[in-house]
Amino acid sequence: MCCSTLTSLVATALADFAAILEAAKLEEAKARYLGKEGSLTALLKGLGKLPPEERKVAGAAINEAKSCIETALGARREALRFARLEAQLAAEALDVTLPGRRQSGGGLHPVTRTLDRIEQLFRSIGFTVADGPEIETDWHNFTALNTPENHPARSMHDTFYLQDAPGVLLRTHTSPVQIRSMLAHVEKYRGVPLPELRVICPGRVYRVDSDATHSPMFHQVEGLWVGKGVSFADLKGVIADFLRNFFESDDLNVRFRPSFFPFTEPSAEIDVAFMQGALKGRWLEIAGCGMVHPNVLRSGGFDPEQVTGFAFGFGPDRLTMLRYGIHDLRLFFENDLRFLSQFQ
Ligand code: 2U9
Repeated sequence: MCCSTLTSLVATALADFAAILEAAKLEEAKARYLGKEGSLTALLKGLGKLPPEERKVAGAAINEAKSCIETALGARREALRFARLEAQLAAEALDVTLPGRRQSGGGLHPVTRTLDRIEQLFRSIGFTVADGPEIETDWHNFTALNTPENHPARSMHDTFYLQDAPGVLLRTHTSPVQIRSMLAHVEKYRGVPLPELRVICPGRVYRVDSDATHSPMFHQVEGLWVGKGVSFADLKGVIADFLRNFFESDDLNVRFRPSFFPFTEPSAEIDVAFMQGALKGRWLEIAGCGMVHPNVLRSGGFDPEQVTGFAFGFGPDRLTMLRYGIHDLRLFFENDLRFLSQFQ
């Protein structure tokens, strides 16, 4: 066997290995050279046929070629293993510097914030907070509140009625909760001297109305204080004090303008004027109020000869718009996070 045969066999094997990209194919190539039927194995088998003096030299040369091929095979195996690992690492790459997926904390709706604030302020001066049904009888919503049969507020254009339940409607104000609170209060203290009743009623109310400043569902907070000698002066003090606390400003003018509501007599609209800011000096209508009408006191089980009371009603949606400078009421009810997340 000549030396150049071995040299070219080794060169072919090395070139073969270098061109292979898969581990399985490399093992097939190994078999072609070093396997039972491999070309190098064939050379080794042929050694026996050589004369003894050539056998030693040829044997040494073949073994050297064999170890050369084995080394190249080992190196290629390692290179393929490394390349496979690299590819796997690249495919499963994880950027540990990416920010994690955040769980948004959420936040309170701006009107809920206002309601919480109103409740907190009135609790601090001895009011309790009462809740009641949103589906009401027309007695609790209108009749008990001195609102006659022919009053426009009772018309189909202004109030949502339940189709299959005569005399049942979506409450148009939270006043029926005050009626229920009065009746429960009188019942609770039957036979003992009647303590004062101080209550506010926050909640959703419904009217047939929809534009930039009216929504068919909106919020109200109404308040009631009934007791011996409760006067309009008390009403003015409570309201002015509340408004200055709510808007966190003593630079606030409050005025009471005569008005009319069936459930109060006398009645007044409450206006405020800020002494600073964008709305400076403009009178803004903010609430209504009055002394509870004797008929309404009677509906609630009180004796108008014994006690007097004042009542008031705020629109917390409007209070929120003023506090945060919001111009379209519909933003409150569209659930757009671009708007709501500003209040978190
Ligand atoms: C009882 C007796 C009297 C509640 C009152 C108003 C005046 C009033 C408005 C404010 C904004 C409605 O949502 S709004 O448009 N409310 O002007 N509310 S007096 O009077 C009552 C309530 C209950 C038993």
